[in-house]
Amino acid sequence: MQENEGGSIDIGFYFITDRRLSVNGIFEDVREALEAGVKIIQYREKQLPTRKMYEEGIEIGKLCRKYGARYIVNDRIDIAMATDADGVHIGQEDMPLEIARNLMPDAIIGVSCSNLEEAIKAERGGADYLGVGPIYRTSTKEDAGAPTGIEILGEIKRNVNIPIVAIGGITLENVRKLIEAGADSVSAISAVIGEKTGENVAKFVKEMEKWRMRYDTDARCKEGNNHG
Ligand code: TZP
Ligand code: MG
Repeated sequence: MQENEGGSIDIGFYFITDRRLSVNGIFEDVREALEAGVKIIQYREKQLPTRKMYEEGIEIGKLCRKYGARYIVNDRIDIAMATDADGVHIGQEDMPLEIARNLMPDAIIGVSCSNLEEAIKAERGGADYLGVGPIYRTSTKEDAGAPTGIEILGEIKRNVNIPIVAIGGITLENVRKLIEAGADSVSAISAVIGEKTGENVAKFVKEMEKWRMRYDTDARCKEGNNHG
């Protein structure tokens, strides 16, 4: 991941593991995503015993390092620290951001938000990027809550400076709309993980690059910003 001119991280397509949807196993999914050019991998596991998570995290970290990609752990700061992760992703009901920051001072910390207030609070609290959603209806995350719709992306974009990763029900067909609306990056789970994870990811990587070049989201959103 590179530093942008403004000092923030350039995320690209954000890949998240899902063993329930996986056909070839999460390591193979991660490897294929990395081959497809993904620069950030989130290890997301809701039910595995800690020991197993630790062991898997070590392997995913190794794979990411081999490809020069960032390895992020969802929810579990203990696993992130123990497996020497580059970062951790936390939701509104996980470890408070302030505590996470104290525990991992130099890590990349992402925070899930579903409204402007949460987004502003996360930025002020030192988050490095935001996961915003669920934009659309999703059945991948049981407690995802009601869809936010795409307007939230522009609203947050106009008021925060850290990168926005749109998530929830995203398919290849709506990548353009999301980038146009203010997303810097997108993440998709069910639309990519399966028999052909690598091929699916490659399509997202290409589609995102295409529209990110076309839309300078920062410039466009600031034009419509009357709040300074
Ligand atoms: N956070 C908000 S929605 C979601 C997560 C992890 C699930 C996204 O999965 P899908 O299959 O891309 O809708
Ligand atoms: Mg969480």
